[in-house]
Amino acid sequence: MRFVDEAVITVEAGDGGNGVASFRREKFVPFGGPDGGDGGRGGSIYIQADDDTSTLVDYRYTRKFRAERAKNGRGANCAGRGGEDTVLLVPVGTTIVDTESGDIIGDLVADGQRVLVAAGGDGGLGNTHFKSSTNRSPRKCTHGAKGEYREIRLELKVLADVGLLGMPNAGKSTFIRAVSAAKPKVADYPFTTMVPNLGVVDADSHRSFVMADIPGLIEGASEGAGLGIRFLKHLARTRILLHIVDVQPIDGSDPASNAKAILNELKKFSPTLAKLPVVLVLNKVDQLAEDTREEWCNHLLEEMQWEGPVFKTSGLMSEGTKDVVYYLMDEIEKQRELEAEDPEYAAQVKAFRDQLEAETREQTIAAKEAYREMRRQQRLAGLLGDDDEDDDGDDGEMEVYYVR
Ligand SMILES: Nc1nc2c(ncn2[C@@H]2O[C@H](COP(=O)(O)OP(=O)(O)OP(=O)(O)O)[C@@H](O)[C@H]2O)c(=O)[nH]1
Ligand SMILES: [Mg+2]
Repeated sequence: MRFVDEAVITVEAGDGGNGVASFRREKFVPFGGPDGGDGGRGGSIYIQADDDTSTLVDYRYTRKFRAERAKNGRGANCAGRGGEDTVLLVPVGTTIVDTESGDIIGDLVADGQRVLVAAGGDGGLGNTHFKSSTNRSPRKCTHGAKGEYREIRLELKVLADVGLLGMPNAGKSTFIRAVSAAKPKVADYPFTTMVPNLGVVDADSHRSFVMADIPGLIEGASEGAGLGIRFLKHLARTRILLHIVDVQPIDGSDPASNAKAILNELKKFSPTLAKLPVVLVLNKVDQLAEDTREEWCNHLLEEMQWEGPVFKTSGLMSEGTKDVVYYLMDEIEKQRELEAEDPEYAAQVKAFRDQLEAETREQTIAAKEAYREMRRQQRLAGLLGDDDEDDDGDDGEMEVYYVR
């Protein structure tokens, strides 16, 4: 299934109806007095999270939304009918940002939660409101107010518990294939994965979590090298990072310095993101002779001065991968339980995530701009073919595998 994670739309609420000036005219009632009704309230626009909506793709096609204008008031003190509200459904996990101010209007995290994004205009007042002791037949009435208008950006983050991190070719996609139903492309060249993938990982029958496979990182990524860091924002809502290291890269590079370079790029991108727990996976151990395996791995760990959790796997042979899955599942469950039971811990986690969100959003916007500028320069220099013209640095579309 295609998955779109960002859309910019405009929302325009309905204008309020006008108030009217009218006078009661009835047989046998001379000087009946003012009876002009108020205008109705214009329709508002809400955005609501909905479990049955899984993508923002619709908002790529229809980008303008208007709510209904209200009716004007009428004589005989009849108020105008209000405009119908418009409710736009988005997937749970959508963040709504005002594009002009950059402010977050809302963060929809539960089914049914809604926020007002454009308020309908108030109705104008009919002339009955302007009656006074000195003016018994006022002709004054007011216009309805304009409905609110704004441009907003909808952002849907991939909601994964675990994010895969690593150099191109480290075996990230092979790993996610081994532990889930996700079937991203695997090949022996760098940057096979160009867009993120999600896979649902089953630990056992009732326990599962979501893993995200993102494009590989290389040294200098934070300055735009390779595919840059614009995909790292997808790691912002994960709980744990799984760092996949190829123990014997085909290009002859040193695994320990590769691993250190990745952690370095992560820190440069977001110091907060770098504080997430990292689990190290020494991958492709099937390539090492069995009798030297242990020694080589220990040597790498020493070089890296690694003290965190570590696993040795072969994604290709599905060797050792199940242990990683159980470990991750236990850690995720521990975190989920703590969050549910300990409000103080939950508050800390929330503060941490808010900071992470803010940091990654800023970085991603900057990275996209840098990327577009680079493409512009390349285009000017005649380095890009026609096929490349359309890439605006947007990583809107990605594959998501929810199948188990
Ligand atoms: N021998 C061996 N080869 C592996 C293993 N895992 C992956 N490979 C091979 O390594 C190459 C790269 O694997 P991918 O899974 O595409 O690597 P990736 O990290 O997703 O790479 P990018 O998408 O380019 O970032 C492929 O040729 C795989 O077959 C493993 O455990 N053992
Ligand atoms: Mg890949």
